[in-house]
This record gives sequence, C-alpha cells and structure tokens, in this order.
Amino acid sequence: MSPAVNPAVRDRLRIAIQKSGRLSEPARALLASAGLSWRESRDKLFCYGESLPVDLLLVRDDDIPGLIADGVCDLGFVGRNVLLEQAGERAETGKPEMFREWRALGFGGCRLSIAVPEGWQWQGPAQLAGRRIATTYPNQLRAWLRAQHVQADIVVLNGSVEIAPRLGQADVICDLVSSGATLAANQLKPVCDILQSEAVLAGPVQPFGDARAELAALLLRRMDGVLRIRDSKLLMFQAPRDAIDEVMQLLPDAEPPTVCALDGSDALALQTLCHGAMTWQRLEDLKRAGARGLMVLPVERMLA
Ligand code: PRT
Ligand code: ZN
Repeated sequence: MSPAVNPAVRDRLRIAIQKSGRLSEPARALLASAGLSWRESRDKLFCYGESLPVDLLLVRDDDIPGLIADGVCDLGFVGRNVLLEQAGERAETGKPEMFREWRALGFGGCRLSIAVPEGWQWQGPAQLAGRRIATTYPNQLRAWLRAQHVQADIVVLNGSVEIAPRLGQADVICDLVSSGATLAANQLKPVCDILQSEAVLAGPVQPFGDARAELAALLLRRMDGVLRIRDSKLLMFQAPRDAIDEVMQLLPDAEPPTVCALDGSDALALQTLCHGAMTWQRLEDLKRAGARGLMVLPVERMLA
C-alpha cells in the first residue's frame, strides 16, 4: 500500500472503512450494492477499485476521522460516536473542523449511555454531581455534563469501561450500549442516553475541487438509492374504486401509487413502493379492506 497523499488534485476517490469489526461487513455490502467492486492487495490494507475509480483503505475505525482530516482518505464509514468524539477533541484543542457527517447509513446502531449500579434509584443527571464517571468518550461526556450544568470527574479509560465501578475506579460509566447485556452482566443499568449513534458516511467539510467531486456525487446518488429501498417492497394489487381510500389508509408508508384502469371492470390496478415491513398481518388487513391479488415484490435498484 502506498497512501500517496496529494490532496490538491486526485482523480480517484479513496474511502476508509473498518478493516475488521462491527462495521466492516455492512460497509462493504453497502458499497457493493452501489456497484463498486475491488481487487484486494496482498497486505489486505488497500483495495483497488475496478468498476469505478474508487479505492478502499482498510483501517481501524478510530483512525478514520484523522485520515480524512489529513487528506489521506476522502470519505470514511465510521460510527457517529467516533466521529463526534474526535470532532469534540479537535474543537477542545483549537484544531479546525475538517470532517463532518454526510449521511446516516442505518446500520451499527447503538447508544452512548450513562449507566449506574443496578441498586441506584435514578433521579436525573443532577445525581451525578461530584461522582466519578468512567468513559472512552470524554469529549461527548464533558459537553453533555456542561449542558446539564453538572460537575463530575471524568475518568478516561481505553477499554473495559464496564468493570470500572467494580474495580473502584469510578462510580458510574458512560459507554456504548446496544442489547444492554454487557451492562447487565456487570450489574449496571442504563439510565440516560447522551447520543443515538449509527454508522455514518463521513467526508470533508470543504467540497472536493477536482474529479473526486463528481465521483463522490455519483456514489452518494447510488448509496441514497440503496438506502431508500433497503426495507422497501413493491406492492401490487387490485381494488374496487370505492375501496381505494380505505386501502390506502392502511399504507401510510407508501409512495403515491401508480393507478391503472382495468378493461371492462370497476376495479383499478395499483402499484406502490412501501417503505415499512409488509407482514402477513398487513396483507390480510388490506384484503379485508377490499384489495385483491396482492403481490409483494423485492426492489433491487432505484434511481430517483
Ligand atoms: O479494531 P477497531 O478499532 O477498528 O474496532 P473497535 O473494536 O473499536 O470497534 P467495534 O467493531 O467494536 O465497533 C465499531 C463501531 O460499532 C462502534 O464505534 C459503534 O459505532 C458501533 N457499535 C454498535 C458498537 C456496538 N454497537 C456495541 N455494542 N460498538 C461497541 N459496542 C460494545 C458495547 O460498548 C458493549 O461493550 O459492545 C459491547 C456489547 O454491547 P451490548 O450492549 O449488546 O452488550
Ligand atoms: Zn476502534
């Protein structure tokens, strides 16, 4: 790998994704759905883009915002928690804002939460005054405590935050939670979320001034198409004219339908893109409201 840096002019786009971890597979899958394919280098750190001039750099997630700030990478897939933490760190140390969230990607969801020992009766943030809070997210915790007008001691740890109360290093913690099983296993309970996080596409604050601008716009258009139809289905059915209103009321998540008259019949044929889950229960409700010949089809691609 040779991360030759020439931020001034480049005609290939370079995207950083997590090498291995929670975000690496969904990030690759999303890029592949957007039509990208790669040839992997032997060291498995660099993937040369074959279908488009878009290369991948496989790195640790924590390095991604810095790589964008330094111009080594153009875009990156990273947790909002990591992006905001490093943005906060830069702001605290007077460094310029160099990256921002371009898109939320709908995977890698988790919360950054305050968790207290199970025996605590939680009465609100004021209860944290004077307490020691262990975290790997000191910048976000500091900003939140400031907004709550609470003074507490932040104990910065690099990992295993959940055992800090048991080790006597802290009274409470501020950490990422998804299922909550890790907290429960450590006799802690989440009481307050300070951030809702998910994987995001991060990019520079300033727009690209060369061929990368067009490549980034193309990629965004394709990714938006993929994200838009991720949970969507094409629903086709027929219904008598006087049942259409009732049927459409059962489809609040549907796009305005395409409607066709049927020869020699009072019924209409409709097709519409539905963004929510199309369960059996919903189909049965639609049938009761008058819909017939219901068909649910997967949507593979969409270009608005
Ligand atoms: O090696 P590298 O530095 O790249 O990876 P990493 O170990 O730092 O990252 P990784 O793969 O663990 O997480 C990458 C990103 O996934 C995070 O930055 C978050 O944006 C997101 N994510 C989503 C999570 C979780 N869910 C999550 N549950 N990151 C961490 N956790 C932790 C949580 O803190 C707890 O300790 O997983 C544990 C299990 O969670 P529970 O609540 O389900 O028990
Ligand atoms: Zn990491």
